[in-house]
Amino acid sequence: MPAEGEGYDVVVVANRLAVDRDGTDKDGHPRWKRSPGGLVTALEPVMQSQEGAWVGWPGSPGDAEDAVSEPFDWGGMHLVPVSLSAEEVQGFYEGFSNGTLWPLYHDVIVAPEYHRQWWEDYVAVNERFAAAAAEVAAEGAVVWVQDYQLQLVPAMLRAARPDLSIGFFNHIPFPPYEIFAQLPWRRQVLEGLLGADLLGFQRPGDAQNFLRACRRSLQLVPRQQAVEVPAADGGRRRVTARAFPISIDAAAMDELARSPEVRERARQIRADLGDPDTVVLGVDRLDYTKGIGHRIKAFAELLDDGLLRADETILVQVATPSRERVEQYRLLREDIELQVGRVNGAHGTLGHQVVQYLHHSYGREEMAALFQVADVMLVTSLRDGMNLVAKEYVAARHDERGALVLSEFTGAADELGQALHVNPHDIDGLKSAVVQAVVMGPREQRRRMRSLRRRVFEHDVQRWARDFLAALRPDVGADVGAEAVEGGASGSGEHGSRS
Ligand code: GDG
Repeated sequence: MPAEGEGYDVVVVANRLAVDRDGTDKDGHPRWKRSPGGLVTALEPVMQSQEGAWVGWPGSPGDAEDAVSEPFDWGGMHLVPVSLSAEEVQGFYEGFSNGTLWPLYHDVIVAPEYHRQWWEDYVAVNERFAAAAAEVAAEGAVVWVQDYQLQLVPAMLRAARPDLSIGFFNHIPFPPYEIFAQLPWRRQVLEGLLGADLLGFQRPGDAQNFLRACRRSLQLVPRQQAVEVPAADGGRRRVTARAFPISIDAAAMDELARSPEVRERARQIRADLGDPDTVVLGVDRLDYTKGIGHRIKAFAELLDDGLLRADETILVQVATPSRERVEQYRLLREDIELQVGRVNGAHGTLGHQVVQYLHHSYGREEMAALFQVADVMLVTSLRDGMNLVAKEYVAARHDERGALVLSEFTGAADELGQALHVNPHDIDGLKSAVVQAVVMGPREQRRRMRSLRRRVFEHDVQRWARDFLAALRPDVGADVGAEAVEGGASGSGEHGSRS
């Protein structure tokens, strides 16, 4: 614990630091740029106004040549790097986080793998994150832990520092108990999370799943969205589990999309695509949860059936490279690329590919331009905590045009009632929704888009952070509100990206 009067009043603990390495300056010192991520945008103002520290992994193994291990100040924040060895990156991150928890929490779309060595790495790395947070947090500070990679941190932190207010937010779904129960370490994970005072989830159903797991696995009886657990002083402590749906910096996306450069770029992209009647767009990390294969199948069948014409329609699919060292992701890439090749083989012509598949990452401006080119936006996730792309598309459409096809298995579907909702497993239903979106007239597009925009602008990421912190600790939450108003909530932040 820091000496009296020292330490940071607000500490965010996340798998990744708020900054990414941006080479080295002329004196050989590391240079940093802000991470693309809604989380950084949302929390930067509160971190700056409140003596904030951010604990996270800098992104390269601690034994790498250019590894950074000393804390440093950047952009008004104190950044505390947590080092991981190459083996820990493999066991904790690629293994337990992305090979066990990610598929388990997304309805076992692919089979989770359970390896005891991965679990040991997960425990060891969580301990290191907890120790780093315990060291920098001031007496009575607020610590906000982010996401499924760090579920053991709340209890570890509470054991070391019972004076702290601890919050946790789960960015991905929390599965029904019938699925969660597979996890050999289910009790340890629940007990880890119960170290927090407040647990935030994307949907009310996720919070209910968590409370049900506490009842089934730990015999705790949930009452009014909370359970009581033994406290260190011999009394009882309340742990609340509620939905706080995350969002985007809507004003920043709107401003970007209105800029003359982005509008010009959108015109140019459309011309480069050969000025088709209809541009259909998908933007996802290349992940098996996103239903990319389902969407390409539906699109291909519409071409086969003659309901869409290959010379009038283009599907642009941005598939951002992701987790490329994990086997399931390599297999997925092969499948998708095969599928794209088949459709283009069957329906393409010389100089015209009906599916434009882009396995790259793009700048924010390019994304905003693509959103404006898209007459139809396809979000067909098989399971998705929220899906920020759907909200970004809406925020970019200041012209109130375009149609959003949205999977009912996303958190966003709860909020975006005026999208065309689909079950992506139902290929015929998906095809009908795509046709409905393609033929939708401007009046209906406008009516729907107005309602969608109202929702996204009223519930932006600043409000998300404010609501969560106000529920955890009203004194800190109030300050986020003040900052958001003063700062105009229109920072130049990028939107979430997870690799
Ligand atoms: C997890 C949960 C939840 C993608 N490609 C590029 C790029 N992106 C940006 C998108 C968007 C973000 O990445 C992806 O966010 P999503 O929400 O769509 O999905 P996940 O990465 O799976 O995020 C999800 C989220 O956490 C937040 O809680 O919504 O459910 O799975 O912002 O625009 N951005 C840029 N270039 C790219 O190539 N600049």
